Order: sequence, then C-alpha cells, then structure tokens
Amino acid sequence: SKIRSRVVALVVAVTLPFAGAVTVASTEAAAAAGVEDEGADCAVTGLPGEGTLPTNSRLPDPFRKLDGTRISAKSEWRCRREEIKKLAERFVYGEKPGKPASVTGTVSNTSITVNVNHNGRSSSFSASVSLPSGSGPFPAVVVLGGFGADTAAIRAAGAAVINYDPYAVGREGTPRNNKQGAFYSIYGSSSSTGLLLAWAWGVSRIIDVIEQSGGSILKADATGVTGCSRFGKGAFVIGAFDQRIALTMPIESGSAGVPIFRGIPGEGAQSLSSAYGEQPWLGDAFGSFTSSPTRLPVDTHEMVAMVAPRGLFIMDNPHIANLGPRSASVAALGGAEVYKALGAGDNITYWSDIQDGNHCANRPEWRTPLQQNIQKFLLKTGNAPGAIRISPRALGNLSEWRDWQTPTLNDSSDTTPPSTPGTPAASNVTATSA
Ligand code: MCU
Repeated sequence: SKIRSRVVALVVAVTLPFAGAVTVASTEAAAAAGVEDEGADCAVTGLPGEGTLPTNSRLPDPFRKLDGTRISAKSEWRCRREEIKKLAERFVYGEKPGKPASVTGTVSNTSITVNVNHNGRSSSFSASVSLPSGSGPFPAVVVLGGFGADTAAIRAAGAAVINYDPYAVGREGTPRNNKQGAFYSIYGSSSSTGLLLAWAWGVSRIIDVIEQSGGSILKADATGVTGCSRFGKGAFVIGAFDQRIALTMPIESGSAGVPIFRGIPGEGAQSLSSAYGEQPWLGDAFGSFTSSPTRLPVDTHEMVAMVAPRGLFIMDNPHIANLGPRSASVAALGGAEVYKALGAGDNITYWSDIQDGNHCANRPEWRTPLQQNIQKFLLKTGNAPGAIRISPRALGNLSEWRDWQTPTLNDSSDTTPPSTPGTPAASNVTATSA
C-alpha cells in the first residue's frame, strides 16, 4: 500500500562509505595534537573587515587562502585552518583567548577542580568525574549538561565521564553586555565572546589541568566531548577550537551548531536571529549577519574541517525540522571534503538515520558507533571506518552549495601537483528495513 511504501521509504538510509583504499593512513592522522592550537604561530594576514565582505550564496571554499590562492599540500592545512579559526572568531563566535597566565587544579577519582589567574583576575570551577570499571589511567569524555549523551555506553566502552556544567563558565539568561560565569570573571562581563567559546575555554582549562596532573587517573591525550541540543552546539565548537580533543561528538545541535548558517531555504530550521537572540551563544559580532549569512566569509562546514583529521561523530535528528538536519548534513558533507583531502575520510561519521523523533532521546542506533569511535580515537584499540548515514528525510545536496572542487593535496611540503588524481570516494545507497 501507499502508506506501507512510505514507511519503508522513511527508513531507507543513504550510506556513503569513504573509499578504504585512499584512507589507509587515517589512523596516524587521527592523533590529536599535543597543543590547543597547532597553528598559533601562523601569521594570518588579510583578514577582511566587516565592510568589505562580498556576498557568496554558496559555501566558501575551505581550501582557498586569504591571499586568494588554494592550498596544494597537506602541510598547508595547518595555517589555512588558522585562517578559518580567525575568521570564525571575528565574525561568528568571538575570540577564544589562549591559556591564561596561571591554570592550576586537581584531578581525583571523583572530580576535577580548575583555578585560573590572569591579569589580576581569578576564577574557578569544578566538574565531577565518573570512572569506568577497570584500572586507569583512562581516556575521558567531557559531557556537557546532564541529558542526551549515552553516558552508560561511554563508561561501558572504557572511558571516564567528566560531567561539565557549562553554565559555571558561561551562564545563560544574561544580556550580552553583562555576561556572567568563570570565563567572564576573567575577560569581563562585556566581552564580545559568546557562550559557546566561553564553554570551550573552560574545557581547554580542564585539559590543562589533566595534562598537569601527571596522568595517573586520566590521560591528557585522549579526551572527547559531547552534549545534546544547545550543548551539542557547545560540543561542536569545543572540539573545533582545541586540537587536543581527540573525539568530538555533537548531538542534535541545531542552529548555531552544525547546520550551515546559509541554511537550506524552507527547511524550517530555527532562524539565525532567533538563535542569536535566544541566548548569547554566538559572539556579539554575529548580530550583523543574522539576516545576511551569505556575507559570512566562513560557514560551519569549515568548523567541521577545523576538527579534521581528528575523530568527529555528528549525531542528528531528521524528524525535527527546527534542528535544520538537512542543513547540518550539508555542513558535514562539505567538511568531509577536507577530511578526504587530508587522507582522513575515515575519521568522520555523520548519522541521522534514527527512528525515535524525540529530541535528545537515548538512541540504540548510536550506541555501536559511539563505542567504536571511543575505541578508535580514545582507547586507540579499534579502527572502524567512519560512515555517512543520512536519513532520506533530511538529506542535503552538497553540489548545490559549492562552486569549488576538492583538491588532491601533496603529502610533503613539495607543492608540485601529484601525477595521479585521487580516487573519488565510493558512494552507494543501502536500504535498511526497520
Ligand atoms: C537545539 O538547541 C536548542 C535550541 O536552539 C533552542 O531554541 C531551544 O530553546 O533549546 C534547544 C535545546 O537546547 O534544547 C534542550
């Protein structure tokens, strides 16, 4: 019957595995960096001013540098990423300050404390810790807020859970000119940095403390981050802005999270002005773009790319149009092009092929990929390839959103183009019955 075939169509998943042959080197590339920002020494010049931004209805080319030329070697990604970071700070999130003058604290089996001193100001916050069974030191997943993330599955996989209260670092419900929380105690209540990067700064300081703790309880080089909804926005930005994070797992993040700001017309996603106005999640500078995102010189596919080649597992809900799941799929597909160019196409998973439409529900479909991602990027015992499983209810079309193609990047700093073009990723459609 018509209804039956419609029901069957709803559970057909589009599966686009990345070709194994071109991504064999990806486990090496997966390693998180030892520093928060590997490109901190890159000289970024030519950042545009707000008045000079051209309109671009498509997604900006992630491979094109501010000087107008495109990168041709993998080694150039480090400083191109830094350009994207600076653009994202200036126009989207506000600035994320680096490590403060003094960060101290403790790690125990049950909690982490963080004390920060900078320019004569101080603040502190803490997070509770739940260890898995077995003997440490353990990798850990920072979980924002208390809902949506499958903490039982995280611990069963062998990682500790760090329960992080983002509101201790950046409160909600404040006006933009009077922001509150540990971040704003240091950088001022009129800081133009939005809550998402304040939350990110807090997680970076937790990692500083874990690094300094000597590693007998938690490993500093095996940290993941996750959260759902507004905390999915947070998890996404946190992972993008600290390269020590080995695994980034945003869940149902919605507008101001993974979905492209340019947004698929008519999708029904929360509008940018609504998200900007609801809470100071985004930086104050974003206020100029809520009704003209086509002027943005950066979009969220490039935040996906900022995570590359590290582990990224984006979970999304195709049943709620307000979350912009189609627009999120385009961001993932666009950012995945950078993963592929870096030889790390196996390190990104996007999964919106789920049954239960409730926001931030516990989902059986994500348990296995969650644990596989933890094994691969945190425990370093697994090597399951990433997958793009987009529900046909919420499938965006990247080709409508880009006017650039993905380059084949050289391995060395030698910028001579390679003689053979890269193998395109395989794509096929897998039907699953419910
Ligand atoms: C999807 O995330 C947000 C959404 O942007 C808000 O408009 C709504 O109020 O809250 C969502 C959320 O965080 O739900 C828990």
